[in-house]
Amino acid sequence: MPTLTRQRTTRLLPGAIAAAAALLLTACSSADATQAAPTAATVSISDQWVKAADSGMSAAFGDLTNNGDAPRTIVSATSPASERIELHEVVTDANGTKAMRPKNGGFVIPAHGRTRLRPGGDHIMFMGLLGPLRTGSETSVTLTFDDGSTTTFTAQVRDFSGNQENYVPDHPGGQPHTGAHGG
Ligand SMILES: [Cu+2]
Repeated sequence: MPTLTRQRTTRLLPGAIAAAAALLLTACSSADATQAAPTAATVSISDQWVKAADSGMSAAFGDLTNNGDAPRTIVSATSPASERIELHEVVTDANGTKAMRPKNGGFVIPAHGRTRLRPGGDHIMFMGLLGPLRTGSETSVTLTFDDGSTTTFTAQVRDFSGNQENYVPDHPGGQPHTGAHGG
């Protein structure tokens, strides 16, 4: 019966409109929390790659470019290839030994500037590979900024046998690792 169909349609519609309105409200409020455009829109990555590894730890590198008028900060990262990811820096202790550790405050990319992630310097640390990262394959990494926006990039896996530093966890209860990775 046409009448019944019309009634069912009009009963369903308000719910759909409410759901759409809720989505719009969410989008608006998160946009209001930022000063201008969402961070993810102004930051791009180039020359990105991930170190090949069979298991354990690895790291991702690349050049982060900020085309915006404000500094941007990456506070965390995830990847389907790793159980956990940390943002690391490499420091040299009094004995001249290089060690990597979580970078306080994350990676800052200056306004209209560039931050380079390199072996021996800042890097995106894969803390527990869920499977081997084989040369020539690709994996994705999602970066989260301090305003909550995210950007995902794909990086190719490359052979690298360079720097090796010890891992120094900066929080109590963290397990110290002696780490072969690219950092
Ligand atoms: Cu590291």
